[in-house]
Amino acid sequence: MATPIPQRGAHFIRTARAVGKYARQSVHLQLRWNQVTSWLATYSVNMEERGYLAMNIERVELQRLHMPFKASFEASFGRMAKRDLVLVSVYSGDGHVGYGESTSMPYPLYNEETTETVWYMLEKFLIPKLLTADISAPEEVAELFAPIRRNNMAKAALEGAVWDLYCKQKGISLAAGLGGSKQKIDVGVSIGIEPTVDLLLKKVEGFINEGYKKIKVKVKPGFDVEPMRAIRKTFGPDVPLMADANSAYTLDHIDTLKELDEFNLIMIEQPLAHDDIIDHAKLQKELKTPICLDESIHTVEDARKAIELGSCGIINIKIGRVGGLTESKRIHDLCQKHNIPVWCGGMFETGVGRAHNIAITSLPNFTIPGDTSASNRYWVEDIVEPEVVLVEPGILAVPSEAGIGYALKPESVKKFLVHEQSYSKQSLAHVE
Ligand code: OSB
Ligand code: MG
Repeated sequence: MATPIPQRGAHFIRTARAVGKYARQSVHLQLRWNQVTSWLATYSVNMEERGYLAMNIERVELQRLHMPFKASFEASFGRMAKRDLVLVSVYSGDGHVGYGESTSMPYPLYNEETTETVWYMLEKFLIPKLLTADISAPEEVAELFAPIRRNNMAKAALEGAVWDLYCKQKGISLAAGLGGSKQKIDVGVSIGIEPTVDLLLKKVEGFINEGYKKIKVKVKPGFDVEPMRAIRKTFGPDVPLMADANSAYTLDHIDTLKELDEFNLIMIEQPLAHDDIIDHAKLQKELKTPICLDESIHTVEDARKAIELGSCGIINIKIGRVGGLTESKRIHDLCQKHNIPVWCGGMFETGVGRAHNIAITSLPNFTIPGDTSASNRYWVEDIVEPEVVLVEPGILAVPSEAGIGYALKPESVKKFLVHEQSYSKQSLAHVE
């Protein structure tokens, strides 16, 4: 195994040069120049002392996979029968590899991204940025990508792979790397809009029997009060139940939304527009049921504003939607300070994305069971081993092995593979 060559301070030297060039252009700023260089020198020495060594990232591989679901899934934005995802592998010179996955959908119906825009953004902007930087910790990736607007799922796929790689290099679990300490997490399941209420009841029964700790049901106008009433009538008042509207309502539907209050739901998720926090604040004043925001929250700043306005009582954190694990952690910390519980949303992840979800859920303010069900919820065959399984009814274990704690099954990846491409520092010159 090759010994990593730490490129200590190179990043700071480049920053110092850039600052220097700017400073020399101004007499006023020139006075500050000595201060700046001495601060940079001290800072880089501190960085070395604290063990921030370059991660030595050499190569990134993208693989587009098509994975059919066991059964198609309908939400208010449409029906899906398969995942179309980008699997990201980041290789370091010391022989480690980190994995991440894009949670984008084939169509821009949940957010503005698609599998193809994710691939494009990774190839054109994000991978070149990563391969030409001297990253020493995954938080720097979030900073590196910050000037690029949105495209959060593309950013998260690559940042997640770097987090996994970093933790493998340090020999710690991803959960530990993120600061999480739970060893087990309670999980729930998300159920799509079914053709009939009876079929929905059958699904709910199956998942209750598996012990899932939260039953989330997709709703839309015309499929809301009746299915919720039927679930309460059949399974009683104690089933932990919630509804997810994926932005299917407006304030004109306030009477229907108020009717849902009678079912004592844990929350109603994203009832109003995907880009709204104002009307949600108005609605929350009228509802007993807490509103949870999903689509509306892309950053910790969005979360701050929504909390300040009273737009929600709960926030769903999806790593992809918010641009990565670093931003997820920031939102978690902010919510914890404001007594806003969070939970981890799902985007039909493969085992790779599930592993990332499990790791972030090990943080203390993830107090509500998330959408991270077992592999067999959607997959006949997952791409990781072991597969994600319930260790007790409704409970997943947080792996203690280094990184995500699941290995990739290359033969399964090959089965679902449609396209792949590798990028290295040398090959970057050819991508233009
Ligand atoms: O709104 O939570 C959502 C899937 C795709 C897009 C949006 C959502 C969902 C789910 C599925 O609810 C959750 C899962 O089981 O992974
Ligand atoms: Mg949702």
